[in-house]
Amino acid sequence: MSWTPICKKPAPDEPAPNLIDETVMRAGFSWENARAELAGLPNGGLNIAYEAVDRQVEAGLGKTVALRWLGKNGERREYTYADLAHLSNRFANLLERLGIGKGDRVCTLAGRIPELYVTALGTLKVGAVFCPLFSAFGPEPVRVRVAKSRARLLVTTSLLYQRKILPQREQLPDLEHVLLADGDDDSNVRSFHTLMEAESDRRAPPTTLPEDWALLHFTSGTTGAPKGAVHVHDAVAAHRLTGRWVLDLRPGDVFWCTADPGWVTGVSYGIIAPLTNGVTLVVDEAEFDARRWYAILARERVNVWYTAPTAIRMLMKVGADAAHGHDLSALRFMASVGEPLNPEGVIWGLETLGQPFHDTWWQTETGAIMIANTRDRDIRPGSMGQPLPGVEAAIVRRRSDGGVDLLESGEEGELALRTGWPSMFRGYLEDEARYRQCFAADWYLSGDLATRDADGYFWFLGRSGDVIKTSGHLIGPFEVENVLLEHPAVAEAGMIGKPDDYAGQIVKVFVALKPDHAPDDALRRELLGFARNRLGPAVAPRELEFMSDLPKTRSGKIMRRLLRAQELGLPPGDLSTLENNDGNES
Ligand code: 6R9
Repeated sequence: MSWTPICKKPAPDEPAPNLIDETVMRAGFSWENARAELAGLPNGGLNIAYEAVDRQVEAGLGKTVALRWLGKNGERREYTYADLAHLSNRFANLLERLGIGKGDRVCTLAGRIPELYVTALGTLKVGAVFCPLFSAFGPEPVRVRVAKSRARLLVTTSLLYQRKILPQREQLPDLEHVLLADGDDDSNVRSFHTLMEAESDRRAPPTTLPEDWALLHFTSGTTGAPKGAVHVHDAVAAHRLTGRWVLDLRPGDVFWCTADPGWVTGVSYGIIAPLTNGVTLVVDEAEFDARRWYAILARERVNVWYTAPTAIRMLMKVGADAAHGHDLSALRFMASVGEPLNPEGVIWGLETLGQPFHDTWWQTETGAIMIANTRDRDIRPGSMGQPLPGVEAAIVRRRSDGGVDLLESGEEGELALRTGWPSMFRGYLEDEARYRQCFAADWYLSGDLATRDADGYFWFLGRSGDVIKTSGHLIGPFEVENVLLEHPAVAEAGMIGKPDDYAGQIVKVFVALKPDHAPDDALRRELLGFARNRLGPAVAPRELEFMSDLPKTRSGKIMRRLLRAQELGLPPGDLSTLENNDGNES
């Protein structure tokens, strides 16, 4: 590991970073103290939405812009904290009128539109569970997730409804209500806005408790269908604190998180952390476009920016010229998450945008940032940083008796976290067995391989299972392979991530055909199209290679490790035995 630390000196006129307070640390960190900073509710209650908006109104931020929405066609709308408090009250009242309350699941299937944010907050207020679905999922991943969540209500748009819900609504018996953000009432859908108009914007404070379910995020593992990770209201203690300590958010800041709320980052840091810290959140509806992004950073005077390595690589590809002429002087802090951020990206940020990118590490299951390069410490480019206060991280090796051995610095193993932080997931929906597999003694095993250096910085090495990250999106082989197996010509399918300069990895599948089918270009195109129609562009394979037979274990499991070796042109033995070892579910 070679690194040159980037030493950071705050500008003379800049207030001291509000990071990891020396005083707090001297007194000893405890999550109890972090919880005590929350407003809370009578009788020990706690509610994420209340902490995010109503508390801020009470604290005098009612007129501060909470959400600044930039529509893809140039539209611009602002919602103050008071607006969000009122709109989420209306939505909560509406849910109650429809008989939806504690523990019920409410899904969104939408791009980054204001209605999604109102739905999230209103859902949390009635104690229902907010479950966002990525709008670029195709009909199959959408059906699987809505069905598994047993959502009773879905907020979506006309187009997404027509394409992804209507054709399979009969297979979703729990789904009683569909509300369209942009449509009128019809026999089986209702207009979000018409219903909202009929509701009052006042309501009594929520009655949720810290351990009540709040969020449901689907994520993928090496085997089996997607898993629904459950988070509770208590998680807000970690969202708020990491927003302050890692992202350095302060009231009055303009903050832009580029992640889509269809994934965990877009909820934890695209909604909850910024609002609970009283900042103005910028939401851009449009997809990535380098010139548009620089214009947003400059025009909106973004102070803090949280983005992803794929986007950083795309900006690097477009070149530094695109950044020139934009006044980025408001930018105070930039951070990244979701994939390895290589040292070049960190340094490019410093040279081109005036700030280094700070890598942060966490997962759907951890709910909030666990390891980070924080503002008050030197960055080691290429490292994920150090565990935050309240987080105990270790590199471990699983023992066959179910325990773990803690490894020394410099050794390679699995990244584990000692259980007990507030935003730790509380279960996989209806899958206790898989939940238990994530733990050994009191350690949560992340499924990531890493090492720790002598100074306590953590370095990412890879995944232990077969999930991949493509453009920052976590994809499991099960869904992709299953869809291909539905095609009458396909006998076997195996998915891998193929290294890609920009997306990190792209989805590639190897396919063995049934007898009587010839592997030609026409069939390749047909299969790719077939998969794309069902899976959607975010998940569908980009490449497909025919093989006469896929390598399998004696028990018949496809050995994706060998497919990866073939792709990389390596003899199988050259692949690290640690990385992607078969049978390690995560
Ligand atoms: C927040 C999020 C989690 C997986 C995680 C790891 C990868 C996240 C990373 C990183 C290298 C980083 N990952 N941050 N890899 N460096 N800084 O991304 O959640 O979608 O559940 O993915 O992403 O493999 O285990 P999720």
